Amino acid sequence: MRSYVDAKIEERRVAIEVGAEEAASAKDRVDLSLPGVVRPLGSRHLIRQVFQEIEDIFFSIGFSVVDGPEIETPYYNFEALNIPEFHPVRDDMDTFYLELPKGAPGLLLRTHTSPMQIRTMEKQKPPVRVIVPGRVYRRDNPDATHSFAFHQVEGLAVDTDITFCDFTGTIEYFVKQFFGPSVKTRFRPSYFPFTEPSVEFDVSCVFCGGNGTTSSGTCGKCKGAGWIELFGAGMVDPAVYGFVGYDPKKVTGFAFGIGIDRLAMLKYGIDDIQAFFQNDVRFLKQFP
Ligand code: FA5
Repeated sequence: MRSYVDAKIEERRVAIEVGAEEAASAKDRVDLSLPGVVRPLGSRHLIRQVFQEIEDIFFSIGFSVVDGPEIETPYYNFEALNIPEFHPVRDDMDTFYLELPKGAPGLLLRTHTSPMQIRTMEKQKPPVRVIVPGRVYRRDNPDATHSFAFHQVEGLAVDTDITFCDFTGTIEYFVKQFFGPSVKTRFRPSYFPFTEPSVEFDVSCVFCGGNGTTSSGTCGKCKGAGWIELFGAGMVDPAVYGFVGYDPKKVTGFAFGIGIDRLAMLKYGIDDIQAFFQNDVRFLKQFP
């Protein structure tokens, strides 16, 4: 009887062990036919991608990229750019000033990337050929084309024999590389205190092909004009050279300041600048 019971106990023990082993191996078993876990990959923000595109284009024609401070002094943001106190242009660039202890020298959030023209020329003798991508700030009310923080790329080329033709050629080269060869370009006279002559640069509307109309009527992007304003530019005003110790009789140059958010909106058909700042993943995912 006892051997019978021992045999039954052994039989049961083996059954339990085998069962436990099978259960354990079933738990660890990997089903190779199951789909993997998808881990979402991040990507660079569209504005960073556009910066990179612009840097690559200018890099290919001998420009280098420099970086500058977002907190500036009034001297670099205004005075050295030929914008003295009470100049009406300061109204267009409504400025964020930093709250500082009484008596401390004034500081502000730069309203454009142009202060880097001065900082670059102070550091470097001609020839100069730089672009400056960066963030700038203005007390503008947010709407579809305005933000209080936005992005610009400044360009500056100074040498002993730079002409207006070099300027227009460089700008047209950039625009055709960026938008494609079929885009048309034009210059209109404008005014900036730090360039003379100054121009606004327009491109034919990329939404209606420059016709001013689409199949559904007047083009809403260019409002029927067939042209879209892209940026301000011009030949460096000789007065600016006086602030950096360059001899205006010996050097000439050109400068431009491109609004990157609006440029990206044009190229990628985005109709609200706020989309760049809301960090909505559904928007960001469209530009991997
Ligand atoms: C300037 O800022 C000059 N520094 C440009 C320049 C540089 C002229 C060098 C000559 C030589 P303006 O204020 O027009 O110019 O601004 C340039 C671009 O910034 C505009 O064409 C527009 O695309 C963009 N911009 C201006 N304000 C805003 C804003 N609140 N939100 C988004 N983009 C803006």
